[in-house]
Formats: sequence, C-alpha cells, structure tokens
Amino acid sequence: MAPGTIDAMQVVHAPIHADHDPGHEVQAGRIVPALEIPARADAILAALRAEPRHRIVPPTPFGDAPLAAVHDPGLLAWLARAWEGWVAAGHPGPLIPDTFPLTRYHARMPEAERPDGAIGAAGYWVFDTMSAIGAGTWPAARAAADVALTAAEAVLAGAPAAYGLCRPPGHHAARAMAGGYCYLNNAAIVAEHLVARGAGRVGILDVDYHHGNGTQQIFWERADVPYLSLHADPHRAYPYFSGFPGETGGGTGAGATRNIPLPAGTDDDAYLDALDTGLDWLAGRHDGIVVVSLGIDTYRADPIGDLGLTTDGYRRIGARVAATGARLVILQEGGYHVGDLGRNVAAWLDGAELGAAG
Ligand code: OKP
Ligand code: ZN
Repeated sequence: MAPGTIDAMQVVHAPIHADHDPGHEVQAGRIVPALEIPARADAILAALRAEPRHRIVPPTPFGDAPLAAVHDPGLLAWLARAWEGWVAAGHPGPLIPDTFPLTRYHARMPEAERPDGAIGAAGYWVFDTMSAIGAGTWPAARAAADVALTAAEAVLAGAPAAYGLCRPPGHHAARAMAGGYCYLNNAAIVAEHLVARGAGRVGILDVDYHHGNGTQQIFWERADVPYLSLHADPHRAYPYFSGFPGETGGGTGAGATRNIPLPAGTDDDAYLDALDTGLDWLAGRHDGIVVVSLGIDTYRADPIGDLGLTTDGYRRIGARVAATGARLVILQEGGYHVGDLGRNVAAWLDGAELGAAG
C-alpha cells in the first residue's frame, strides 16, 4: 500500500438521528415537508455499507464539556428542554418560532428580559422558521456531536481521515443560536476539541452549498482555527446575511476567515479552480488537521441548490482536498437529493482515499 493510503476509513454513525423528524418547516411563507429528513442519513449509510472497506462504528459519548466549550450555556439549557416546554404550552405541532429579536429591536433601549414563554424563547434561540424541533431533536443533535468527536479521535489516533455521518448538520448553529437545520455546531465542537487535545492550529474547510455562518462566527477572532468556505453567493442564497468576501475575521483572527461565493451553475471545473484558490490560502495556516464540513447540496440536481457539481466532481474534490496532505475529519452537513446522496458521499470519500495515496 502506498504511504498515506486510507484503508478502511472509519465511518461513525448513530441510528438515533432518525428520532429527529419534526416533519415540516416554513419556507418563504409556505409550510413544506422537511428537507433535512432521516432518509438522508439512511441513504448515505446504505451506500457506505456497500463498500466493505468502510468500518462503521457507533459514537463514544463525550458528555457536555465539548458542547459547552463552543455554545452559550443558555442555548444548551434551552435546547435540552425546548420540546417539553412547547408541549406543556399546548402547541400541537413541531416547535417553530414566529417572532425574532432583531438587533434593531432594542436599539437605543436596554435589552429586555429573556423571554420565558414557549414561543418567545423559541424566537430568542432559533433564527429562522426552517429549523423545527420535535421530541427527538435534542438526543439526535447530541449524538451527532458525539459522532463528530468520535471521528476526530480516530484522526488524533493517527488515521489519515475519518467520516462522521452527522445528522442533524451543524454549520449554521452559532454560539448562542440554532438555525438552518442545525442545533449544535458539530464542526466547531470538533475543531475546538482538537485544539484542546493539542493538535495545534486546526483548519476548517466548508464545502456545503450554504455559508457556514455559525462556524464563521464562533472562530471569527481565532487565528488558530482558520475558516475557509466555498458557497453560493449570499446575494441570492441562504443564509443571506453572511458569507461575503469582505468578511475576513476580526481581532486576533483578522485575516483567518476566507469566503469564496460562487455563481449559479458553477460546474466541476470552475469549482475545482475556486477550491484550489481556497486550499492555497488554507495551506500553512493549520498544523496538519482539517475539519471538512461536507455538504452535498452543491449537486447539480439538489432541490434547494443551484450549483452544477456531478458525482465525478465529488471524487475529484475529495482527491484534491486529500492531496494537500492534511488529515481530514470529514463531517456531513447538507445534501438534499436523497436518491443520489449516498453515491455522492461515497465518491467524495473514494476520491479522498485516492488523493491521500498520491
Ligand atoms: C442547511 B445546510 C431555500 C431555503 C433554505 C434552509 C437551508 C438550510 C441548509 N429556499 N432553507 O447548510 O445544508
Ligand atoms: Zn447547505
């Protein structure tokens, strides 16, 4: 075997993801069936199971400390009890807020008391109407963080790459708010954990279709966790309010954030060019481990995306990222074309194996 070859990539998976299934969301004024559904993870698992070299393992529980290292204690406490409070208030459907405290709400006034009613608290902690919470959301979100941390431990132990089949995803969850189908920021929790475990500077490469506003915010002032994101231009795409090229980090993290917005229809070749630009920027800013926020909603047939990537493109992208020589903690984010999702993730991981083999 060539040096660096990834044999038997560890795939971490927790079946409890399926308990997070609130059913629907509110998009642009319409109630629509949820897009971030259990079938996504089932499809990925089935495709990876079909390749016997992937070793599928359950997560190890890491407890509260790695979550508290990244998230506001108020958010964690609310998430743990939100569903209970919603039901107790007599709401029949999933928890979806409708009223939000924009920064201008309290402009020139003191911030009001924190809301304690079910709907007010929901709008306080969740920033959109698409990230519904149901009975199984909190246990699934916690398990997804453990999935991510377990993959990180495999890389710390020397594996050139490991994959965490996280569901729900994480990159929109900020220090003190959930949103964008995300409740806990799996990639941020892992990056912070790796830093605490002595990995030095840890890079984050976010290739989801959407800008990872939560990850960017969490590490905004951190030079030791550089954040690179390629995503659909926020002029047209969710989350609309971040991901522009002028956002480059602040304070001690000035220059350690890089955003590369992409036009609609971006194909494999154009994407790989942008990726090269980004990877050149990231090189030398980390000490050997890169956390990959792997979204597959860049797929040409994705129902909510408008980029043009193909299955073969994912193989090339995985190879390109692995060819940097970084060890990879690869974490699932979005990707909503359930029919092709499994083969696209499998292609990315196959590419990573090839790239690492050089
Ligand atoms: C989560 B992850 C499109 C609305 C988009 C929310 C998208 C959350 C994506 N009309 N809704 O980054 O894949
Ligand atoms: Zn996405």
